[in-house]
Amino acid sequence: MKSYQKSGNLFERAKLYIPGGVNSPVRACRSVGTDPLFIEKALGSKLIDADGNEYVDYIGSWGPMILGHSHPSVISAIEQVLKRGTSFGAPVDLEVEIAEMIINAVPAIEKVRMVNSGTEATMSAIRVARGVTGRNTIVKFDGCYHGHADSFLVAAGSGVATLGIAGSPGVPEAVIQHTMSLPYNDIETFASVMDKSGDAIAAVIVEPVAGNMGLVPPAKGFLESLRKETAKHGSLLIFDEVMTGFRVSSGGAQKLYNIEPDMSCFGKIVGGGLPVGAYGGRKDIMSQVAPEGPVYQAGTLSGNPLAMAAGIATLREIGKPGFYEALEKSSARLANGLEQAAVNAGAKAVVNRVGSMVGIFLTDQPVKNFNDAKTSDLDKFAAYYRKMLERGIYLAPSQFESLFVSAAHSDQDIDDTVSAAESVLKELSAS
Ligand code: KE4
Repeated sequence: MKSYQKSGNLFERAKLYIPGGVNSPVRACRSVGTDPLFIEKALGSKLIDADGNEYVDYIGSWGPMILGHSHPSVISAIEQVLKRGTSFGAPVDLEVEIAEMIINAVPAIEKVRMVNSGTEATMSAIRVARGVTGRNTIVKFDGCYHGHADSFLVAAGSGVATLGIAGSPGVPEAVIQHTMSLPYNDIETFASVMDKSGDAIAAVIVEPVAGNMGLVPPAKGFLESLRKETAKHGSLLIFDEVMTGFRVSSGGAQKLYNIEPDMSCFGKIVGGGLPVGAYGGRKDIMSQVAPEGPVYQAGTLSGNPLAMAAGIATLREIGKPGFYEALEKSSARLANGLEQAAVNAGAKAVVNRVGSMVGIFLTDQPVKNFNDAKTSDLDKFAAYYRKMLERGIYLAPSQFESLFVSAAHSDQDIDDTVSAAESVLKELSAS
């Protein structure tokens, strides 16, 4: 039986000083009825907690760790830059290098600005879109998460085509009234809203593959419809690729689905595990960003040398021949294995996958949007999570998150995960 004593003691102390004992809510594991584990260290596909328990990790720091943890190239890149210092508040060569790498990888981006998180990236992209179009209203989709900026915290599912209802105290009505949240993958509703209000819409922002309602791929024609309607009405199409960027292909979801958005947002992988975000787009749009243009956005640690070094090292590794092919193979092994495990266990489960993003829903109907995702048995998912953890498999502590496969996950890791899932699902089916 695993001991969690040290994690438990640390959590009690943490709760005295930090809201909920964590620096980001989902880490509190409240929706799965456990206390968080405190992690001592991580290497490759494994996490080791404060009590020395080892886990196969499918959170990967919520996406950044596509190479696996403590990749030697990333560690040595950071160590090298550390000898130069940590932050200068002035431009460094590494910022130019990572900008070139992002622009070379993502044709729709002609200029890019580095920031410190995905939230900063999406928040800034929306401001630029509003500045460039002179319009205020933005469209997002139920179940998509774009970070915690006021404009995005709309009560998901707040009714089709109605202006937003604040999803959190502290978000002023004056802000949220300019946000519309529509059903994901619902082409008809989107087209009718654009017909009616398109000329007043500054931007449509979307997770081109939804990873924050569990894993929900775009329906056939959905992204194409966003592209067509925004172009028709002079609204900007923003792909929030904070999670999918450099994850589902070397050029993100826009390369995978061959759609060219007006702006793109990145985070996670592009920082290799250090705090980084980025937003970019066509020159005519990005030339509106200060100091070149009037739309203001700034950041003390934007382009931080250590973060740039980690990002550059990561992008170099994923650019090597065969990287994505190998990741595709191991990710398919996991998804197919989980599907078979559910069948063998006689359990209701749907497994969605795009590249190395995998989502399992404990439901017997297809999951194509947030409402479908909410048909999952959340109590059963919580039990599944806890039992998988006992078996040394570290999953995202919420039904509405995705699993991430890294280059460090071995066939053995994946086969162990699949057999653990089969035994847990059997246990749950029997109970
Ligand atoms: P950050 O501000 O957390 O770096 O990025 C916000 C963000 C923006 N866009 C997408 C598509 C995202 O998935 C995120 C952040 N993802 C969550 C996990 N689903 C971060 C985990 C957390 O909040 O602790």
